[in-house]
Amino acid sequence: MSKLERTFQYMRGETRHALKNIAQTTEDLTTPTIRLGVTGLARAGKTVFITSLLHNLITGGRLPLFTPMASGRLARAYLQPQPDDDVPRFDYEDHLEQLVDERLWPASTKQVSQLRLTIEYESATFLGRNLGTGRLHLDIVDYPGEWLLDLPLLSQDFTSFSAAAFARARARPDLAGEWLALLDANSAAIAAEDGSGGDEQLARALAAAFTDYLRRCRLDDNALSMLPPGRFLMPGEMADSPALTFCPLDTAALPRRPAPDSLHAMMQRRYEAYRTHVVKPFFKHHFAKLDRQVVLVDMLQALNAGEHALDDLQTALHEILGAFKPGSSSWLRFIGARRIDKILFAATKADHLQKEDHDKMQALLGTLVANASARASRHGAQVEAMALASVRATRQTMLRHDGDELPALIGTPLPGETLDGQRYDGTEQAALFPGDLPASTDPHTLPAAPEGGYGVNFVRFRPPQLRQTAEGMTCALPHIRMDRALDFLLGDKLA
Ligand SMILES: Nc1nc2c(ncn2[C@@H]2O[C@H](COP(=O)(O)OP(=O)(O)O)[C@@H](O)[C@H]2O)c(=O)[nH]1
Ligand SMILES: [Mg+2]
Repeated sequence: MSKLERTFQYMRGETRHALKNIAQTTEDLTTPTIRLGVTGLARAGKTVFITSLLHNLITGGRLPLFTPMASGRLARAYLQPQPDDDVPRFDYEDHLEQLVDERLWPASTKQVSQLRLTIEYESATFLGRNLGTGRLHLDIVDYPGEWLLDLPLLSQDFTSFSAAAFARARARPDLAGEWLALLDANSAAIAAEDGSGGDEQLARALAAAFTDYLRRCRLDDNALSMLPPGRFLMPGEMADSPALTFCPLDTAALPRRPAPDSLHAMMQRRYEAYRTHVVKPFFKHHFAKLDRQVVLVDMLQALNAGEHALDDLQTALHEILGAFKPGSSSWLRFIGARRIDKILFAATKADHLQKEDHDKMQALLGTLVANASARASRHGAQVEAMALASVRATRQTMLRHDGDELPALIGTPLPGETLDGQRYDGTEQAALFPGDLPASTDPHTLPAAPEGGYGVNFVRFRPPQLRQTAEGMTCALPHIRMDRALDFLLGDKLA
């Protein structure tokens, strides 16, 4: 074990010890709590974002634009026991160990998870200061963005769900063809009223073909179109459950009241089970309790995927925002959902771009959510768009290229990444010219994307080697603009 590794291990041991002591302090119930949802599609960067946010708050990272920190009013931040026993805990220690000790990105997670951080601060106001140290519980809830797509299902029965799904599928025979053909080939069994079609084999085959179609929508260049049911692509703990073994049917061609043993009846039953046992509990127990929300967006992926991907991303963001619009679903109103008063859209992984392009990416995201945020602000919610990197894996430098000085990024490519024909093993550093983002901030006036997207040079880097202070302390995870994000999300609650 190297000296550095020992230092890390020592330090982590210390943190664990401190955590234990703090966990034993008694809990007072009057401390205000703010529940922050962190969402985004798979691989958008939720786990890395939350880990870096916690690490920077707990260890007092470089956060010059986070007002309470900059003005020296942040006393300390520490983890608390998980408040809800029935929700998995966000595994902060494991994720941090991966990032810092092994310099690997944390393993992907497919579940909802939660963690409580308590922040102690000195109030900025005279009155607040005289009330003593302020305390705020920050409950962070990490959940897959895919699950938000299910909100419309709350008000759709099987027939209207099927009608909507068929309208979309018929418009894309290139993606939905195999599923539609399988339905056609089995139309007699599907329509059979004697129970001969209601067998599990057929249900599974149809559900699998439908899931394939949804997956193709995701992987296609028209990448980000987001179609329900959300758990088909992100099943969480539900994988292979019968509640996920259904698909829409062409109900216009079927009797209004399905015979009890028919495939039609089976699909309808399972759809209802999905709504009751999967969709409603998620919205009721997690979503409805959120106060604020971060939506992470992988803009680089969309820029690289080319022309339609930005359009699709815009549609997807619009749909996501629909879920946050107060009163958007009478069912949410019925269960007394809180009003979300701040929503941050954050384009992640900005460390793959040169500094000059961070503002461009931010402006582009701002345009994508402009309509939706105008609507949200009419309902009293504040919406902001930012470009950030939760963990900065690169540093910027200038390199000579064909007689010009050009901005370049230096980092350690992940093992197996190739750049200019060279394959990297995860130990060497490499410099690359990231390419320029298009100057326009309006996706509709962007120049046509060349084959392979806008040419953002995208190599995956390892997480950075953390620096040590002169006293031998390990610095917090480096980031780009996390402090601005924190100021928007929490600044007013720590005033
Ligand atoms: N360079 C860089 N890569 C990131 C950053 N955040 C996420 N990533 C990459 O994106 C992947 C997915 O991130 P993760 O947080 O697991 O996504 P999740 O599925 O939304 O939780 C990681 O494995 C990293 O490769 C970042 O701030 N900088
Ligand atoms: Mg995750």
